[in-house]
Amino acid sequence: MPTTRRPLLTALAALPFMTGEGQAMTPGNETALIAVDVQNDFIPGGSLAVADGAAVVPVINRLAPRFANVVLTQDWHTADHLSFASQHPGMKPFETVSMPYGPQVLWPDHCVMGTEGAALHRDLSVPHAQLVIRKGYNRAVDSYSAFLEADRSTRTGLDGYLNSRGIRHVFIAGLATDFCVAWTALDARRLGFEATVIEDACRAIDLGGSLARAWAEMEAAGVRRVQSSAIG
Ligand code: VGL
Ligand code: ZN
Repeated sequence: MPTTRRPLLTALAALPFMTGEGQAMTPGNETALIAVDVQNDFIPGGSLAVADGAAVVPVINRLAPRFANVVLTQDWHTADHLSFASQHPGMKPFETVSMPYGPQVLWPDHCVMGTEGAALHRDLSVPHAQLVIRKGYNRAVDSYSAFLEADRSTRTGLDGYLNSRGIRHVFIAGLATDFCVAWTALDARRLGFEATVIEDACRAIDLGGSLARAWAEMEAAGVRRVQSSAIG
């Protein structure tokens, strides 16, 4: 199979992420890379550190130039956000409470808007990224997904942005695989996009089996799972 780009419909009908046996794909204009929450608080040294979280940075830096469209996300909470255990007397981080929209894991305070912990990792180098989505800024509603808040109805506008630019397939990288990456991938599918998670460009929190559950849900929803070596 030739490595040249094929017409859009042919590419979608065939194998969207490989151009041939063992050959890496070249992402087309109908694709976007979403780099999720590569923020200091999710990196070792931060308040909600994901094990080995910094390892995603060089992988994303290498992949991003291959994508014409790159979207970054930032978890962006009020200082008194209700996803913080500190707002629930007697509760500790990583315990679960019931919120009007469903169960909510309580987290250490993290990614408070405007703080250094909420800043993108200083080594993340994606100067051509065109959109930054900030999410989770409603005190009473968490937002793991880059598309929909945890009430499952308030949209961030990302689907409209992607649709209006003709983007049909999102590739997702970043932190954390089993929370913000997985919820973003699942919502991408619900909203009609092709979705591929780049596994080695992500790291997980893995709380009580959450990583295995997330992969099972993503697989059932038709989210593809690839390694960064499959991309350009
Ligand atoms: C995240 C927990 C709380 C994430 C954000 O980015 O995966 N996880 N807030
Ligand atoms: Zn958060």
